[in-house]
Amino acid sequence: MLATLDDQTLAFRKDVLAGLAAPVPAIPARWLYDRRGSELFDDITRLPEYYPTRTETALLQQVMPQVAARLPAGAAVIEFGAGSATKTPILLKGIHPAAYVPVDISGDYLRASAADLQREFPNLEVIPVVADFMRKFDLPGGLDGLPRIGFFPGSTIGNFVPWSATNLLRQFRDLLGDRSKLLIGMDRLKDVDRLVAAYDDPRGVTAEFNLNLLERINRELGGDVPVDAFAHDARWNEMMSRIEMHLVATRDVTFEIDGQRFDFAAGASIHTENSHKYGPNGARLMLLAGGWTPIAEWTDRQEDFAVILAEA
Ligand code: AVJ
Repeated sequence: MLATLDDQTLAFRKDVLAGLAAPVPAIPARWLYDRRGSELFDDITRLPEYYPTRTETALLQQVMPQVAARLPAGAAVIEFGAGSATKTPILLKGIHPAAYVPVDISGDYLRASAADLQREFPNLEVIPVVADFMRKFDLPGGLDGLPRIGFFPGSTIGNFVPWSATNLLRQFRDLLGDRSKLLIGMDRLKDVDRLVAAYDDPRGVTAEFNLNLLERINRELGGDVPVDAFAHDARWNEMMSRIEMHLVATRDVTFEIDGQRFDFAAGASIHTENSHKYGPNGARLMLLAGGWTPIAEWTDRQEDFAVILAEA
């Protein structure tokens, strides 16, 4: 038996046991990001096929003067997810905020990245907040009177189905308040072959990222999932405008997790991630439905990725 599991592991176990027993087996994508998963995602962002990260980074770099012209100086920037070492400095250098508040559920990763940023920006007030941004949480004290700017890059919004995405956007609005701004990255609809290639690279890094979820189940929950009996599958769902990642059983398998038995027939799948893609109108409508009015939008020349500024 498993002794004294921390809250995170308990939540992981709950989601895994319920998700695998569901009529359509699925595990929430957030569990892909343990330490190993975050390393593998980092590797993904450097793959030639995975265009979003480098496209968004170059775009932010290029349009930051225009973004900054529409944002107040001396603001508080609240980033949902720990800041990336490349994207966050572009914004901080561009708009010179008074405070930077990265919010992330992974305390270790958050503190490390906050410390790096504090070294790079010694005069900036860096206040990391360990919280699940999907749930209600309070902003730290000391931000009173500062205009608030939310930052949600990476098309992370795309990992949420529209119902959850709009709930999340409304929650951001409630947290940040009237007259706040939100700078958000959203991946665009494009040629299906390019979309699938971005999530099914020939080197198999994305496959390893996906399969790490099963390794994590074995590591943290004491499961005996035969990882070699599952294959990575990335498919385009036209009706839902999204790439889906699945783990598909390549033969009939039986395994146990925490005393609970699961049977998967050959061909049965576990849905592990959605990555929604948006046309220009769909992106704006998503923001509007979540309580945010788009006020400016920038894309790269190929229109592969959009950065949208919206106001509460
Ligand atoms: C976390 C939203 C940046 O959906 O593109 C990359 C995660 N999954 N390859 C995305 C991911 C597989 C990624 N984001």
